[in-house]
Amino acid sequence: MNTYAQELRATAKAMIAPGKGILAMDESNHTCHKRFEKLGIDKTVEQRQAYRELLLTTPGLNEYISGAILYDETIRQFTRKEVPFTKVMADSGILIGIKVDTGAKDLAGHHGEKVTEGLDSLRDRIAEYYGMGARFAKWRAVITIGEDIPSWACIEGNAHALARYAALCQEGGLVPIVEPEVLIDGNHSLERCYTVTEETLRTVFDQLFCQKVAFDQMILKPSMVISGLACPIQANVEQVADATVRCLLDNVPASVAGIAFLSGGQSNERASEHLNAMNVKYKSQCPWSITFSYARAIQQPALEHWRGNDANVAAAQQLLLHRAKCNSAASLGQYSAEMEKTPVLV
Ligand code: 5MM
Repeated sequence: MNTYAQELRATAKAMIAPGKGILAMDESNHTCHKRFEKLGIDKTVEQRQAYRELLLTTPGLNEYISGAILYDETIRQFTRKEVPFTKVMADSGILIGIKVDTGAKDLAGHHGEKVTEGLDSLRDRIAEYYGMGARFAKWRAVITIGEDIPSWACIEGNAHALARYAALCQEGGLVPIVEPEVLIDGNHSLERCYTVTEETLRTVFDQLFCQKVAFDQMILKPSMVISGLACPIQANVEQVADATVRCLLDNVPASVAGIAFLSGGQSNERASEHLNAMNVKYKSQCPWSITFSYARAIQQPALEHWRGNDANVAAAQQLLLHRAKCNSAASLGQYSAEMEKTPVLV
């Protein structure tokens, strides 16, 4: 048995503690700069540091957030008062997570499809991150729906890499977040998304089993079963909740420690509504807790308000806290539109 098994189970349990979710703030510099550029924020290391400091020093964040996923640059950074970010997190009881993939790259011979890379020297990187205080990790695979895609090569290749990553994480003491994201981009229907998500999940769990990954020591971070953004018929909240939970119940082993969804480009409110609907209707039927691991749907209002200006930090932190609180409520099935009317002091 893995020497870390007990610790991994305890970490996974803490990650999906009732009313808590995970803050994904692991944007690579490329993605971070895309978000900054839209708002006229300087694309510099100083602004990336300032923004991540804003997020991590938000007062009260630990009430709703169990852990935060960092990028390699971020885990090495300090606040302006020279406190390591890792200490800020440890002091507030927020678990340190780290993105260990090195990005989704074009899949050779498969136009329009991606495969996520990052297995090279991963064992050594995991040991370093564990030494820095990290207790969980994340790897995101991207599955695109389009004409004649996804291919089997894309699903199988990504699933294999996810499983190899997860096994290495557990060997090194990090709880793996396994993130197979079926992209929302495209004009596909809810039904098509269901079929692709099902095939993806089945393949991922086959590969995880093959690589001897312990399901009770991992977190699944799936996308929801949802209509493509450009689909003329958009499924409603209840249809998304029904299809998503049915797909999970059919394809995810009951022993998985927990489910923490990505938001995938949904609006802030929709991401909360969907999570809430799943918990209201299906909490008692699901063997796992269902919570959030959002990036855009939790950070966006704070980023838009901050815009790189120190004077906006406190107000931006309130906006972050508000979304964290809404999603925490949704993870308990207690979110309502009323919560959005509560004035957020900015
Ligand atoms: C923070 O965004 C992550 C992707 O970063 P890179 O593409 O720059 O590597 C991403 O994995 C994120 O954690 C998840 O997709 C969830 O984010 P959303 O915005 O979909 O909730």
